[in-house]
Formats: sequence, C-alpha cells, structure tokens
Amino acid sequence: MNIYWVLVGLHEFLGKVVFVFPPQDSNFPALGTRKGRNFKGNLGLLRIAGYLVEKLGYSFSMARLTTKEDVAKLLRNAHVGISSGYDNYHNSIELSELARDTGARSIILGGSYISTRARQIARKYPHINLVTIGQGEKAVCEMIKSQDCGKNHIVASGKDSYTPLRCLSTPLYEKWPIDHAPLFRGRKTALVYWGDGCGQALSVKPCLFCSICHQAPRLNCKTVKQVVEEMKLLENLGFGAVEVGSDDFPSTVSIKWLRELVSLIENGSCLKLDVYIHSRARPLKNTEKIDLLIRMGVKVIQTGFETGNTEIKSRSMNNKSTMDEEDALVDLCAKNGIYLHPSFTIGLPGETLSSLKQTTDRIQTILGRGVINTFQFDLLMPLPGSESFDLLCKNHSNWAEQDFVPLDELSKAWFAEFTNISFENAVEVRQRMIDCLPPEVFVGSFWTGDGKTNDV
Ligand code: B12
Ligand code: SF4
Repeated sequence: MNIYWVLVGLHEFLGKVVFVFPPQDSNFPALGTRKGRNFKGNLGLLRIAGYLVEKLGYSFSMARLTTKEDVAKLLRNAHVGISSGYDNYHNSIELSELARDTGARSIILGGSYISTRARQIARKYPHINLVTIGQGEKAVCEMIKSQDCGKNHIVASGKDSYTPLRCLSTPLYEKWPIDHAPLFRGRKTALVYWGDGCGQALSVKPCLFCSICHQAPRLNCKTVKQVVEEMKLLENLGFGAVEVGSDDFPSTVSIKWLRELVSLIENGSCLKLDVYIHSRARPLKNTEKIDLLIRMGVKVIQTGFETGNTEIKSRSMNNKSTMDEEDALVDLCAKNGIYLHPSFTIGLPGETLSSLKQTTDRIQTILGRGVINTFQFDLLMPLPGSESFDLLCKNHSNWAEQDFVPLDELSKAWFAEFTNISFENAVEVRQRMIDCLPPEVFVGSFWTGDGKTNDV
C-alpha cells in the first residue's frame, strides 16, 4: 500500500508546516528492503521537526495517509517540505506540483537524492522555492523565521542538531509495529541515529559506490545524555532493540563517549536494549572498543565486505578494510556470539565471472563459521552522488545535467563499461548464489530487476 508519511507542525504566529515523505515510485525497479523491517517513517524529517520544536516552539503531529488527495487537503498556505531519495523522486516532484496547485506558501525539497542533484532539480522546477543539500534543519528554520520564502534557491548544509524523540506530541515510535526480522528475535526494534559522518569518507575518501552526501566537515554525534534519554523513552514504549543507522557507528563517536555510555548502562540508568550497528572491520580492531560494544549490548554488526577478490578490493575500495581485518572480525564475532550481517557488491570495476566465484566461495567460508543469519549480495548501483556515477558521466555527458537517470540505464551501462560481465549474467550468478543458501540464512536488501521484492 502507498503510504504518505506526514508531519504537521503548528505555530500560533509562524503558520503551518507540512513535511511529507512520499511512497516509493510505482515504476521503481524492485529494490527490496530486509523482510520484517517495518520502518515507514523518515528520520530526517523527524529531526527537522524536532529542530523546529526546539528553536521556534512548533508542535507536531503525525499521520499516515494513503492518497495524495488526502495529503493535498493539508497543503494550502503551508510551508511544504518534501523528503526524497532516488526511489521516491517522481512521487516527490508530483507532490511538489500538487502543493503549488493547491496554494502552498512555500515548497522545499531535501533528502538523500535531492542533495546529489540540487542544481539540476532547481533549474528544471522553478516552482520549488528552496532546494537543500545535506542537513536541512537550519535552512528550513531560517526560511520560516524570516517569512521570506525565497525564489528557487539552493542551500547547502548548515550546522546540524540532535533531538531526542520527545519532540513530537504524538511520538512516531508509539505506533511502531513489531519488527519480525530474524536478527532481533521478535524484539520490537527502533531505528535510531546517533552520529553523522563517516570515518572512511573523511579520512580517505568515500567508497566508489557511495551516494551519500558527505557535507559534514567532521564527525558529529549526540551526547551520551541524549542517547540515554532516547533509550529510556524507547524502553518505556516497549522496545527491546535498536538499530543504529549511523554510518560506521563506532567511528562516529570517541572512545570516551563509548566508555561513558557503557558506564551509564551498567549503572542501570537505562535497561539493556539489544543493539544492531553498521560498522567497517577496521574501526573494530581496537580491543577496548570491542569490549565496550559488547558491554553496551551489541548483538549484530552489519558490515560491507564487498568482494572476495583481493586485487579488486584494494583497487576499488579506497583502503576500506583488508581481508585480514575482516577475518579478525569474523573470529571476534564467533568468539563473542555476535551475528554478522555482511554485504557484498557485485560489479566492482574489473569484476569477472572468476572474481565473482571467489566472492561466492568467501561467503560460503564465512557461513561455515556460524556467525551469519542474514546477509546481502547486491548489484552495484551507480547512483548520482557517487564516484561510479561520475565515471559513467565521462562516457555519457548528457547524464551529468539530467535531474534523473533511470536505474536500468545506469546499471546496464556500468556493467558493460566497467566490468567484464554483463548485467544479465550478474543477476543470474546472484540468483544461483541465493538459491544454494541454507534455508535459515536470510537475504537482505536485493535487486533482481524482475519486479519482485521481499519488503513487507
Ligand atoms: C536508515 C536508512 C534506511 C532505513 C530507513 C529509511 C527511511 N525511510 O528513513 C531503511 C533500512 C528502511 C532504508 C531503506 C532504504 N534505503 Co536507506 N538509508 C538509511 C541511512 C543509513 C540513514 C538515513 C537516515 O535516517 N539518516 C539520518 C537522518 C537524520 O538524516 P537524513 O535522512 O539524511 O536527513 C537529513 C538530510 O538528508 C535533510 N533532509 C532529509 N529530508 C529532507 C526534507 C527537506 C524538506 C529538507 C529541507 C531537508 C531534508 O535533512 C535531514 C536532517 O538533517 C542512509 C545512509 C545515510 N547515511 O544517509 C541510507 C540511504 C538513505 N538509503 C538509501 C536507499 C537506496 C534505500 C532503499 C531504496 C534501499 C533498498 N534496498 O530498497 C530503501 C528505501 C526505503 C524507503 N522508502 O525508505 C540510499 C539513498 C540513495 C539516494 N540517493 O537516494 C542511502 C543514502 C544509502 C546509500 N546506499 O547511498 N534506509
Ligand atoms: S559507503 Fe559507507 S563506509 Fe563507504 S563512504 Fe559511504 S558511508 Fe562511508
């Protein structure tokens, strides 16, 4: 079912704000999200709303609407903010046009995809007042405060904020469905975000396929006090686990931060939630850090191993982590009863059928260690914002100026021009690999190109 996730903010003097996260586009090729992950909201908009509560005194409520006509009823005279990724871009533009036609006071676009194509989007759609790159809270706040809606301009990220969940009068989390992901053993799981930025992107450079807007000039994290407050609130709402969505979580916080959090958890300031983190193998080389992660309740680590071919790895992964570091992480997880959710990427530059065979062999070896119950094996998506997209644009210069290029075109061109296997071949190998997995191993996010998805 199509869900428009909507936050409505009211203020006595400053007027109405409506934030919308539109559903995925119907023609979007099946990019499945992990089964059982029921997250249908958007943390980015939640954070902007929280900022408006803190800075301007707005009060917010939340709704999930199923038709754009129902959303349209809210838009008249409102500042309308729309959050768009690559996958819901067409619905976002359609909604912006609806906002224009129903007399919205201003129209603001932001989000992961908008950040990568701001100039092209602003030029193509003059009815959009503001297009933001990176974190949007400051830009939205300034616009509302000044009452000057501007004319089709672009604003790059300002200073960010971190707001615990309490910002909403109807907390989003109260309506959270139980997450049936096998990872969390039936525990109700909340998605949280504790830090911005990525150690890899800041210290070396972003991975070849990374389309995340790395605007933050440094790593940024919530205070330990904010995290504890958030965990307590989640526990009171009946949650048993949190997934920390931050990229490369342990490298976004300091060791001092981790020590302080663990000490508060162990002193009983909050009950113990199971924690699921995203991390690279390299930051986990530090034994004190590992010990602290275990003590704070980490039960699952999602990590990008990408390939089983050493040469491809060192050439295209910008020094992310070595096979030895990854093996050490596998050992560590096996020893401490932590599950790994590794992800592999099919189609790094120079990929051949034989390098892919090495990757599938490596997956089998790791499976044998008993640390995996879910994993990902995905085709590289050269999305705008990534180095892979820029490489493609050297051969397809018209793409650089377009606001959108369909994924089919991007992927087929990528496999033909930068790998030694065809796109169709890669899809087949992937399917064969998945077919021979033991039934208890769950495959996460995937793209088959055949219109099927395992999203629920
Ligand atoms: C958590 C997460 C998820 C979660 C939750 C997603 C959600 N609905 O919120 C789950 C697991 C469900 C998920 C699913 C998918 N995700 Co995801 N996800 C992330 C992740 C790791 C963090 C996003 C996040 O919450 N950040 C924290 C918040 C606070 O920041 P934020 O969202 O960026 O918002 C800030 C700014 O972007 C901006 N902003 C955002 N919206 C707006 C709106 C306005 C008006 C303004 C002014 C500003 C603004 O201000 C916000 C506050 O500072 C990002 C990677 C990343 N680091 O960004 C990928 C990412 C967003 N996901 C991505 C993708 C591709 C997907 C899927 C399509 C994957 C799939 N296999 O199907 C699905 C889409 C499902 C869906 N419709 O949501 C891509 C998007 C690429 C692109 N260019 O569009 C990213 C960037 C990762 C990547 N591979 O590059 N994802
Ligand atoms: S893919 Fe992940 S690790 Fe690589 S640069 Fe992007 S956020 Fe950082």
